[in-house]
Amino acid sequence: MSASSTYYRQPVTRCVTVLTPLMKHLNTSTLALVMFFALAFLGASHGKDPETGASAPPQATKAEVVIDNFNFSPKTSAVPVGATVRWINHDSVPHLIMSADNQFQKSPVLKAGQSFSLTFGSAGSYAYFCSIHPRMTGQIIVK
Ligand SMILES: [Cu+2]
Repeated sequence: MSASSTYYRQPVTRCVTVLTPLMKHLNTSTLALVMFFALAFLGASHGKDPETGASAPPQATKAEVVIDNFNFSPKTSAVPVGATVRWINHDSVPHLIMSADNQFQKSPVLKAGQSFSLTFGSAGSYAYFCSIHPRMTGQIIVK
């Protein structure tokens, strides 16, 4: 019994003898400094994309509208201010994005597979349609 207890006590004693001189040198301000750097390091590495190293956006700033079968999908997109909306034509015929009330520059003619991107810098409701097929309508709500 006594032999086994001595055996288990030994590593604990060794650990304390190593830590005690260290603890004497560490005062509160040193600890605070160490904590500061540890937190700064954690803060810097947190929230970064592991692939690119760029900061992760706080919210989705990109949206996509697919043009297919003479329809915009989704028909209405809600995006935050500053978001970029990309229309991509999956139809075999050309389409053209045009603001219903002239709030933004119209796109060039989008042939099959082509896309058009627009960044919305201010809040509002942006109705649009296809100038080639005016029955095709959609809306971007920026808030
Ligand atoms: Cu069209």
